[in-house]
Amino acid sequence: MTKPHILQIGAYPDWDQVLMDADFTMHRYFESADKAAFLAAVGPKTRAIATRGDLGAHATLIAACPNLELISVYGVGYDAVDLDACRARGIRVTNTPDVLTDDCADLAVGMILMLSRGMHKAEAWARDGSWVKGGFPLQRKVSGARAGILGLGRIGHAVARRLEGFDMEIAYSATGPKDNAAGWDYIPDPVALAARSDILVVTLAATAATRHIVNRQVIKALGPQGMLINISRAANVDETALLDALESGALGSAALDVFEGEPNLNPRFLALRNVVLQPHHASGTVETRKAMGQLMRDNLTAHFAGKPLLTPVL
Ligand code: 8YV
Repeated sequence: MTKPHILQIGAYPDWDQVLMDADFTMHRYFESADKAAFLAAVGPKTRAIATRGDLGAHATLIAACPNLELISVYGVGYDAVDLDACRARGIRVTNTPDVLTDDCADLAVGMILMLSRGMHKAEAWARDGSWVKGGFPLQRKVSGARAGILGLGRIGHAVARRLEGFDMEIAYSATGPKDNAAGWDYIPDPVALAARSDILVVTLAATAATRHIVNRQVIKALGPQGMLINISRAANVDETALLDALESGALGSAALDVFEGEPNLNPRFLALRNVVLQPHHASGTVETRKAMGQLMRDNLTAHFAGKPLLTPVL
């Protein structure tokens, strides 16, 4: 029996690639020198696209695959997949939620601690001889701070639960009050949420409606002592407004795992001392990436076996 043809948009760890090559006919789009010619040759026989949260599948790619049935995303974020194009043709879409929730929430907490206590600078202070000249400057206490969670989905909820362990006063903004948010204040307006927060954690899924939801007004409300944490998507933050505020001191500091144009950062970030920069690795552990790969492959296998998808988006 012919192994289903799958268009692979980006690289996967070897432990996934070996298994995918065994079960499917994989066409490595990311390795092709002439992508237009590659799509012309492979597109017509492609039944599924295997992509990643950071890469997605744009309309042109989808249009080049007239027999496309499924797009399986290795990642929870499917904002880079053209869902309208999929809806128009009845193309199914899956992602890999839940298996990466803990890692993303864990990294957000680590970023809060690193930023608030200046741990990235303290490491340099201990290593470069500064300590001999004097003690490390005082930083900011984390326990008991006021935390605002922008988006109380799986990851936002996991972050809030972790921050309860630091006795933080927790509030959140979401599309509506949540049943699983006992003891946390619901503040729908992002500006109001930022105004009452010391730390604002951006966890919501990126959509057209959330683009730049963290705008100049939100950043100003968070203020000169405020800390912004973004583990969602760069599109949720007005990056120019953020850089302006970090440079002027209108915003205290920021810890970011996602950036416009990543992996190429705006050089203005590199000149700042009041930021923690992370290379989009919130789900980046062996355990979690293995679970993501398994779930992505299980969705593909289920589809071709005519069985229900495990984690459908569409
Ligand atoms: C990606 C992410 O999956 O889950 C997401 O949406 O942003 C990441 O975990 C990552 O880019 C995988 O390569």
